[in-house]
Amino acid sequence: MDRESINQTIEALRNNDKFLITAHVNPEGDSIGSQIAVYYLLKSLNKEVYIVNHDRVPDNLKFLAGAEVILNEIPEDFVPKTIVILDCPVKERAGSVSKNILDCETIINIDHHVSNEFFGDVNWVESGVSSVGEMVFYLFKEMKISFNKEVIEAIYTAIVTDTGMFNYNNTSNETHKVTGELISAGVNPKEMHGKIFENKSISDIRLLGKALSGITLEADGRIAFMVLTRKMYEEEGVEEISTDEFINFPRSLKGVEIAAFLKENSVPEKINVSFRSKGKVDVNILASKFGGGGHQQASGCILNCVLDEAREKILEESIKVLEL
Ligand SMILES: [Mn+2]
Repeated sequence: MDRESINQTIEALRNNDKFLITAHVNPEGDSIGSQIAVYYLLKSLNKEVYIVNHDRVPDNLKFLAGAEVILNEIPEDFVPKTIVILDCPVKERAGSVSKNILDCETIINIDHHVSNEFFGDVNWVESGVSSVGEMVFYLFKEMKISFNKEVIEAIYTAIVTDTGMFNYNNTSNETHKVTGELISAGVNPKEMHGKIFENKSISDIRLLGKALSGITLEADGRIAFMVLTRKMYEEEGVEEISTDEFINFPRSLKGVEIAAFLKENSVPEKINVSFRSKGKVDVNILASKFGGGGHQQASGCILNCVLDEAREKILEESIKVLEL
């Protein structure tokens, strides 16, 4: 753990005020969970603080206490001076909120992406740590701030989602120790699992079914493609759902080394792409070829073209990465 950066972060949190907390577009468990935890941390220091994200909170995370304070626009009468950016490797990934970043006097960048660009005044980046939620847990410990129920559940959510339920290789001894402490403090894992993962609508499952039946294999079964088109959404009569878990299915296929999940955005000629690997192939390299990034085993990017063209480009680069 980078001691110097933790100390700088703590100092910056204590000595500044008028905080804006943000995270990457399409926020998931780690972004939302760590935002809520930092929100309560700053509240306990009597700071003025708002959480503002480009996108809405996904339905399966709305149960978290604190999710209701997350806004999509900065309140009119609030001028932020300090921004805390969580789980966001490049500042542009904060979407519409990124324009406010440069106006702030102090940028505090807390992240665990290997591709982080150190764009902050303070940069605390730990690529070996499971989640930003786990990092925020250490902040509470270091600052000797007590955990309330909202915080422990938010941090638990961050960890359990970003480790794929403790399945990914970012899961460490330390991760389990932290989780153990959270359980001791009152988190109920079974209850949390039910709320996060077993709260789906019939449309969620039917859309998954459509995506599953269209999985294709390339490069002798080493690359799996899964797509979700706007037409599939329209057939189900839904606007947007959480599809975070979809990619686990193509990834779980025997022999697959790269799983790619291509999702048509509601904006035409824009494809949201997620990559997963089983560890051998570095999909952070793959995503970075398209201006994205992430982790070795999990990454993403956006392509500005139609679906077929995106598929072609991704296949071409994936084959190159397999040959590395
Ligand atoms: Mn994360």
